[in-house]
Amino acid sequence: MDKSIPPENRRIVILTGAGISKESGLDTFRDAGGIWSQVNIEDVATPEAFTRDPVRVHDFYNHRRRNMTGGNIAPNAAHTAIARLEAEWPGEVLLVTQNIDDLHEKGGSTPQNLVHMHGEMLKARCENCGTVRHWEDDLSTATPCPDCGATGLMRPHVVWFGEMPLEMDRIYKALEDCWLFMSIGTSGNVYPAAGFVSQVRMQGRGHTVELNLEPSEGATQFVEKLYGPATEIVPSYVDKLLSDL
Ligand code: BJW
Repeated sequence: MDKSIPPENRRIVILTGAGISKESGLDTFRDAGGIWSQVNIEDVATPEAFTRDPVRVHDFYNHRRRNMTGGNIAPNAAHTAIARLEAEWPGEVLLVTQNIDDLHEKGGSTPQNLVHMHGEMLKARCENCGTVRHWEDDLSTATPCPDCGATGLMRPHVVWFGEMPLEMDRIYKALEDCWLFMSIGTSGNVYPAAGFVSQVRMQGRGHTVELNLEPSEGATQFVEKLYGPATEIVPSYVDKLLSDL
């Protein structure tokens, strides 16, 4: 880490994936028993699947939305440690999550410094008028858009395979001159997020660290690696960053 940079100019970009929410009780995708071992990606997570069988896709997301809003899912020590880092760090912190859950918000992260690049479970979008709304109820093919009234065109506000992730310009700009890039709880299987580490390495200035249960697909690209449960390794890494200031 380049300690010659003044602390207020040390921007941190944090990428999180499903592994950070695992200890809160949410399934990951690619681990044994994960979501993609229970359902086929092609059946639920592509625009083609939604066109072919919207009832199936709605069922899949309604079930996950109800699980999230049911009162049993709470942020864990890794989510709150990230919020603490954001609050106490003298430079900018941009938190980019691939997760569609709201555990970073509930853990205290500031919405203005948080990008949900794969969308949000608690939002729905109308494919007719484009309106995005906070949404906690089930969606169905009979749900009318509260704005334009069109029926059958409300969908989860999530990014499926083949669709463009959200706020990519903002993310790439933040990666350009970041001082530290932290990747937490992601398997490094899905692009463009899996390519962020090489983006930082290409610019040659930012330190890169992976914090995960086990080495990810892109592990060799990280300069520093720490392996263990997120609730243990993230708070201790944050403590170290703050005490080294
Ligand atoms: C723990 C832990 C604990 C467990 N503590 N850790 C060929 C080459 C390159 C790209 C492509 C290609 N063919 C197609 C593509 C593009 C495609 C893609 O990447 N496909 C790959 C499969 C190859 N990507 C896309 O289509 C994306 N769009 C796109 O590329 O647009 C064009 C574009 C190009 C360039 C710039 C900009 C745009 C869209 C991807 C959409 C992904 N959508 C999903 C579903 C979202 C909604 C939902 O939740 O249902 O997003 S798929 C799913 O995977 C979800 C996740 O966000 C995403 C990543 O998963 P994640 O978070 O990494 O979870 P896991 O399960 O894989 O890993 C968990 C990790 O945690 C593991 O490592 C565990 O060990 C660890 N762990 N417990 C710490 N306690």
